[in-house]
Amino acid sequence: MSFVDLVTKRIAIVGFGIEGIAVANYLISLGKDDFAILDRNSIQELMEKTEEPALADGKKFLENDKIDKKLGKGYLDDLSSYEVIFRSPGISAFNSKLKEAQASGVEITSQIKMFFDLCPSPIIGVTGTKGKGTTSSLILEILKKAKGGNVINKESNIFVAGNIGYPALTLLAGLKPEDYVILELSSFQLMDLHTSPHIAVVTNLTVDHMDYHTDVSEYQNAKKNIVSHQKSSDFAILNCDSTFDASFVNRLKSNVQFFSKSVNNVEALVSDGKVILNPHSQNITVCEKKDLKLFGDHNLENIAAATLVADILGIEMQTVKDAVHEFSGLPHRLEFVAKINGSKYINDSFATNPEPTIAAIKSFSEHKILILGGSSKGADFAHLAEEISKANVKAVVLIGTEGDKIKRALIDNEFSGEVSSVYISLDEALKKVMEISKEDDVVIFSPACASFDMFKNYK
Ligand code: UMA
Repeated sequence: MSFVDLVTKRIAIVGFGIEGIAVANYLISLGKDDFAILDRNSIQELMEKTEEPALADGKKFLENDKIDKKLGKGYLDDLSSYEVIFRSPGISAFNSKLKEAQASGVEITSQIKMFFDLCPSPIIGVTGTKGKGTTSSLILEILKKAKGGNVINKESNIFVAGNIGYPALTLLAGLKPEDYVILELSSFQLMDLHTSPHIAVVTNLTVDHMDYHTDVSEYQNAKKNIVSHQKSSDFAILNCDSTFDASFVNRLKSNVQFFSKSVNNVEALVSDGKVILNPHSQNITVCEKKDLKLFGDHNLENIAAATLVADILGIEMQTVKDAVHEFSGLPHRLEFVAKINGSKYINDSFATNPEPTIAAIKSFSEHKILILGGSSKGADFAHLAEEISKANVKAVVLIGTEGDKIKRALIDNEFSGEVSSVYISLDEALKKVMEISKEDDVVIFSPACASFDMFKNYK
């Protein structure tokens, strides 16, 4: 749908979060200010959310009486009165009310679909159950490093957007054909996509979001859209160990390249702590785990995938190697901070729920000291405490208002390591850590809680 068509339509934005706000701004930029905002939250709840920096821009629309709003219970009751609906990723494309509206002729689109229709630059899409954010960010760093080289000219801009937290539509106005857009794509965004990116990466495919998708096959079918609509001039980079079945791969029109840690006959092999490009021809060692700033074996596969993107684009391997060695991951996510008295200090403050904290614990084989706690998001810490008790965690240092609740969960799980008292400042907690840490320990600040009792945000 072109934007000329769009401005004449009756439009509703369903879900007024980061993507909904991006759509609202986009419509305003087209001179369209008579759309409706539909959300399960009340106006008060949405106004409160605009305290979050990523949602602050929504305030002007909520305060604007000219914009129609259907909020709270029954917000999806009258969808057939619109001609175009922008679905936010948090609402499934298979939602019965959306399906009914679609059957009655309403066009259901989304900000990501709109972006794919209008983007003038090549898109590199990255999905996967795990590692899509890190892989997208590494591709960004490689392409930025390649600027002014044999492939990417000095004037090109390289962007990363999508599920990583930045809505792609916001980039649209400034994009040129020689720019590159790397999109992290979730199953929620992919599930009704009718276009696939020029280069598509699937880091891996297991099971996730079963509270959202009806079953595993719905989830995996959503992910398939990243390659399903590719043309013969496009490229698919798949994990040979865990992506799609052979019959599906055989149906793809695009050029498929594989990376693997178990199958030798692939374009990028992860073996003995190394990433090797074209093991049977060029046999180029891209990196060795021991030389990297990035932690976790799984990241070698992410590097392999990013290397194949660079190779397809024709970027010199030395540039790739340099970028890979300099890359220390996403800020605040398992980020190496310093080595002090022989202990590694890791900042994982992005982990504001128990799940990413559990993943952080599993990323290190060394003896661990955890700093946990902060303000409440109503989380249950039983599973976290169970995982801590199973792993080689020698001490847990607690902070913030949730500290006591975590302590009780650890006691209930008979955690045998040391549990500190609850500190009300991170400085005090760190003093305790310095007292008890020994050479070769890993100290992980992965709070499993929000930060608002002590800080403005997780950063
Ligand atoms: N809403 C409804 N009804 C629903 C569900 C949500 O009205 O059934 C409303 C909520 O009340 C809220 C709004 O929709 O006001 C939120 O919209 P949203 O949940 O679609 O989220 P956005 O704020 O638009 O953020 C989305 C992605 N969120 C989800 O996929 C749930 C963000 O990914 C993404 O960064 C952002 O767009 C930019 O593209 C977050 C995420 O958790 C980080 N993603 C999942 C993941 O990574 O595992 C897939």
